[in-house]
Amino acid sequence: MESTPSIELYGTGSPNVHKITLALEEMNIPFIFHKVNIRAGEQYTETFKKLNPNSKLPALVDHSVGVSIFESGNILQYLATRYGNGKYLPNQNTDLKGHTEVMNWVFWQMAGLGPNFGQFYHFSHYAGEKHEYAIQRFLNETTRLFLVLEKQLASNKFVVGDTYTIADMAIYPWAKYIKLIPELKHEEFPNVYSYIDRVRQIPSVDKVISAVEEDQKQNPPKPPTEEEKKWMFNVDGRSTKA
Ligand SMILES: N[C@@H](CCC(=O)N[C@@H](CS)C(=O)NCC(=O)O)C(=O)O
Repeated sequence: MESTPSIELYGTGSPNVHKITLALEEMNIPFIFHKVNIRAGEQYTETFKKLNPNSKLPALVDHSVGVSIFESGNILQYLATRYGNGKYLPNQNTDLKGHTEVMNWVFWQMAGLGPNFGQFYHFSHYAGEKHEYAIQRFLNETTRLFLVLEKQLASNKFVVGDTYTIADMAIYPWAKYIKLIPELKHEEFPNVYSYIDRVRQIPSVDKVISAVEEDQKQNPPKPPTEEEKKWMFNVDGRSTKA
């Protein structure tokens, strides 16, 4: 008889959540998925805030330990430590250097590529008025970050060395969207473009991303209504939902 998985993932269709589905698939960890409707404000309910007081996705609960985890980089680190047997994040007690080198890039993605790319996308696609200064500011920083990655990938098959680690699980779901920025062309970023193809060939990655693509084909994302934008962009910073 199959037992109930001890892991529950709360998410939506977004790159920060795909980081975690990539990790769960690669590490062969069974889980239950709960979709949180961010367009209806479900991230702001008191029930959800018990799992993530910061009202963002993903959030993960591991009942075998009795812990709720938030921030996608922290969830990746947790899963690799508890379930990855040192394969996706070297053990810090036996290989502190290797561990720290992977975490350098997890933090780089969390603090740099994710937030800046996210703001660029917001100002260029969602903002009602086009603020050229904001678009250019976040495009410049996103470009700079992709150039950092381009250089790293000139001498590394994956982000850190020859093995697929949680640094790749954090970076790949964002890096693949370089194709959405016409200013960042293949000629200038050949290593990033070939990295995206290389990672996609990993069977667990192909499985997760194919399912995401199929879902997007079946349910093409609609532009948010003004009401939905209020929840998604938390207009006055005080959103809360009963
Ligand atoms: N630093 C956070 C960012 C999480 C985040 O911004 N998640 C988005 C989805 S990709 C979200 O929850 N959006 C809903 C909202 O901002 O209300 C992480 O990596 O977990």
